[in-house]
Amino acid sequence: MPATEKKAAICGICPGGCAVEVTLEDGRLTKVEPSSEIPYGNLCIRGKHAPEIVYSPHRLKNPLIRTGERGEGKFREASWDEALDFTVQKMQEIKEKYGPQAIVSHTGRGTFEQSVQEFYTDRNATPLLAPFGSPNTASVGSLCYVSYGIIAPVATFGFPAKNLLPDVENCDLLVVWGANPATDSPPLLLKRIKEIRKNKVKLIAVDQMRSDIARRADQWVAVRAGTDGALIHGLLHVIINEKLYDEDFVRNWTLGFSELCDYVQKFTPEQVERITRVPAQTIRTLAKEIATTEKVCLHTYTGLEYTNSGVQNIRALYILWAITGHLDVPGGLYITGPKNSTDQPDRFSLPTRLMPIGAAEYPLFCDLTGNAQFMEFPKAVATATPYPVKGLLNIGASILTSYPQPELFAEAFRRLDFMLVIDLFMTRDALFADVILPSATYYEINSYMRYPDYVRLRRQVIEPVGQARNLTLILAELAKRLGYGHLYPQSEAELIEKAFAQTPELLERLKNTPEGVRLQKPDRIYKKYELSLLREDGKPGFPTPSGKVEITSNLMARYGYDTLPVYREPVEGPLEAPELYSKYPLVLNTGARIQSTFRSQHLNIPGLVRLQDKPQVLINPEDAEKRGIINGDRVLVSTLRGQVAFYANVTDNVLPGQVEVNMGGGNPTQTEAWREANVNYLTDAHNRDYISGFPVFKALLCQVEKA
Ligand SMILES: Nc1nc2c(c(=O)[nH]1)N[C@H]1C(S)=C(S)[C@@H](COP(=O)(O)OP(=O)(O)OC[C@H]3O[C@@H](n4cnc5c(=O)[nH]c(N)nc54)[C@H](O)[C@@H]3O)O[C@H]1N2
Ligand SMILES: Nc1nc2c(c(=O)[nH]1)N[C@H]1C(S)=C(S)[C@@H](COP(=O)(O)OP(=O)(O)OC[C@H]3O[C@@H](n4cnc5c(=O)[nH]c(N)nc54)[C@H](O)[C@@H]3O)O[C@H]1N2
Ligand code: SF4
Ligand SMILES: [Mo]
Repeated sequence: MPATEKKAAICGICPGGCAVEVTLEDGRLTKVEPSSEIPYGNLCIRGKHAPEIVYSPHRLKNPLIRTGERGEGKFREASWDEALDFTVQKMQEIKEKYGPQAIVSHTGRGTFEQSVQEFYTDRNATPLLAPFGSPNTASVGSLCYVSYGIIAPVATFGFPAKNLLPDVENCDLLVVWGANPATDSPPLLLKRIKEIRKNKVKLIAVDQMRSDIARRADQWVAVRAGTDGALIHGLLHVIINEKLYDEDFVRNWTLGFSELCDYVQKFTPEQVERITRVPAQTIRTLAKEIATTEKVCLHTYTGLEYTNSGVQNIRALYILWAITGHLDVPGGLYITGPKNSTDQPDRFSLPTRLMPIGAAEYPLFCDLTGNAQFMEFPKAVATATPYPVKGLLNIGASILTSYPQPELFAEAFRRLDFMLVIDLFMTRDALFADVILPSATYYEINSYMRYPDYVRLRRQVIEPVGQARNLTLILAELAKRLGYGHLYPQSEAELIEKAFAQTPELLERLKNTPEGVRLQKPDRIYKKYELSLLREDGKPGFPTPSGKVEITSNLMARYGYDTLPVYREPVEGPLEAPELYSKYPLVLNTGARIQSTFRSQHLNIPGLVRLQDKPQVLINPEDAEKRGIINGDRVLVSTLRGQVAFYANVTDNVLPGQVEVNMGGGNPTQTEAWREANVNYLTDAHNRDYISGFPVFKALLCQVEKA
C-alpha cells in the first residue's frame, strides 16, 4: 500500500497560482483538486492535469550542452557546474569583444513565479543583465499587455491599467470588449460575472467572434477584427452629438474634448457600419446605453492590441468610459491608488548610456517599460543595428511559436555566438541553444504568492524532477558567477526573508499560517481626482502633465505621435488593400485562447490534447460551403507569408468573411498535427502598431482551401 498524503499547495502550471489540495502517493503527486479551505481555489481544466505535466516524459531533466548544429537538436548532458561555467564564459567573451549590450535577455509566460518577478522582471527589480551592463532586457511584453496595460492608460490617465479595477459587483451593465474571461487563469472574473448575472446585471460582449463570454452575454456586438477604433469613434459621434456625455466631468477633467468633437464627426453610424460591419442602429443603441446607464463597467484586454492603431483604439475606449462618467465611480472603472504612478516612470538605473534595441523605432515603448522591443531582435542581429547583438538568454518563452514569421527569429538564433534557454520542456527555441537548463515547477520549490488581498508561503510538495532547479536560484547562481550574486537571494530561505524584509511581522504570521493571510482591503474612495488623491504633488486631478484625462495626449505629442486617438484602418484589410483582398478574401484573426492550452504549452500532454486534438480554423458555414469544406476537413490557410494546414471547424461563431485560427503549434514535443501548425508562419513581422511595435496578429487577410 502506498503512503497517501494530502497537502495544501499552490498550482503554478500557469501564472494563476491557484490554491489547491494535492494528493501524494509515496511522495509522488497523483491528484490536484481545488482547495476547500482557501479562498483562491479555482481550478481550471489545465490545473487538474498538473501531475501529467509535472511528470511528462518530455520534461527537461538535466542541463544540456549542444553538440550538433544549431537547430539540429543534438545535445549532451552536462553537470550544472559545467553548463553554468560555460554560459558565463561565453557571456564574458561576448562582453569583451562587443560590449555588454551585445547580450539580450527575453522572458515569457514561463517566468511568472512571484520571486522571479519581484527580483528580476518587475519595474522595481534589478534585471539580470542590468549589473552586467546591458540595457537589453526584453520580454513577451513586446507583443502582449504593454499596449493595453501601460502605453494607452499612461498616455491617457497617467497610470497603468493595473490601477484600473472593473467594479463588477456594483454595475448595472458590464461590457466585455476584446477579452474572454472564460479563458482567464484562473477564471476568477468569470466567477464574479456568473454571480452578478444571477442579479440580472446586463452583459454585452464586443468581439470579432462569438466567444465563450459572448455566448453567455445578452448581446454580442460582432465587429470586424481590428476596427474597434472606428466603432468607438462611432459611439463617441452619437454620444457627443446627442450631448449624452458627462458635461461636468468633460469640462473639469478632460483635455482636448473639442478636438475630439471635430475628429469624430466623420464617424457617422452609417460610415462606421461600412468599416466595422456593426449595424448603424446597433451603434446608436449601444452608444445611448453606455452613456445613459448609470453604472457601466468595462473589461478589456488583448482583443484590441493587435491592429495598426491598437494603442490609440484602446485609448479611445478608455476615453469613452471617462467622458460618459464611468471612471472612479461605483460600478465603473475604479482607480486604485492613491498616488501610484507618474506619467513617465524613470528608466531603471542603467550602468550604461546605451539605448536598448528598439529604442529608435519604438521610443515610447522602451521609455515606459525600460525594456528592449524584442520585435527588433532579428534586425538587430542581422544588421548590427544599433550595434552588434551576439547573445540571447531566453527564459520561459517559446519565441518561435509566439512571434510572427518564426524563420526570421530562427535565422537570428543561427547567427548568435551564444544562446541559453531555461525551460521545462524542449522547445524549438531550445534546439538552437548552446546551453539548456531545466527549470522546476511550483510543486518542486519553496516560495510565496501574493494576490490582491491575500498572501501565502508556498511549500515544496515533491522532489524536483531530475536535476531541475528553482528558476530564481538558477538566475542567482548565474549572477554569482558573473560577479554580482550579492544583489539576489541565493537560497529559498533567503528568498523568502528578502521578499518580506519590509514586513517582518507579516512573515512571522505567514510562517504560522499555512493557509495564508488575508490582507485588509482598503476602503473605497471614489472620484479621487477631486480629492487630490492621485497626484504626487497633492493637487487635484490626474497624474498626467495637464492634470486632466488627456484626450489629446501630451505624452503622445512628446513622442511625435497623433495626440488624438486617431483610428487607422488595418493596412492588410479589405478597405486598405482591395487588390490583395481579391486574392485573400477572408479577414484573418489568430490566437483567441482555448481552454486546453496556454499559448504553446500543453500540446504534449495527452490528457489535455484530447480536449482538442487538432489545430483549428474556425470558419463560417457560408464561407465553408463556397469552398466545399465540411467540418473536420484538413484545410490550408494561406497569406502573403506562407501556408499552414489546420482543420476546419465550421461554425457560425465566426462572422462570414472572417476566420479565427488557433495559436500555439510549432514545438517539437507536441503531437504531430499541432507541431506542424504554427500560425505565425501566416502573420507578418513587419506589419505593426506604429506606437507599441506589436505585430498585427488579429487583422490580416488570408485564403482557406481544402487540402
Ligand atoms: N499569432 C499569434 N501569436 C501570438 C498571440 C496571438 O494571440 N496570436 N499571443 C501572444 C501573446 S499574448 C503572448 S503572451 C505570447 C506567448 O509567449 P510565450 O511566453 O512564448 O508563451 P508560451 O508558449 O506559454 O511559452 C512559455 C514557455 O515557458 C515554459 N515554462 C513554463 N513554466 C515554466 C517555468 O516554471 N520555468 C521556466 N523556465 N519555463 C517555464 C513553457 O514550457 C514554454 O516553453 O504569444 C504571442 N503570440
Ligand atoms: N487557457 C488559456 N488562458 C490564457 C492564455 C492561454 O493561452 N490559454 N493566454 C494568457 C495570455 S498570454 C494572455 S495575454 C491572456 C489574454 O486574455 P484575453 O485577452 O481575455 O484573451 P482571449 O481569451 O484570447 O480573449 C480575447 C478576445 O478578443 C477577441 N478579439 C480578437 N480580435 C478582436 C478585435 O479586433 N476586436 C474585438 N472587439 N475583439 C477581438 C477574441 O475573439 C477573444 O474572444 O490570457 C491568458 N490566459
Ligand atoms: S489557472 Fe489552472 S493551471 Fe493556472 S494555476 Fe490555476 S489551476 Fe493551475
Ligand atoms: Mo499574453
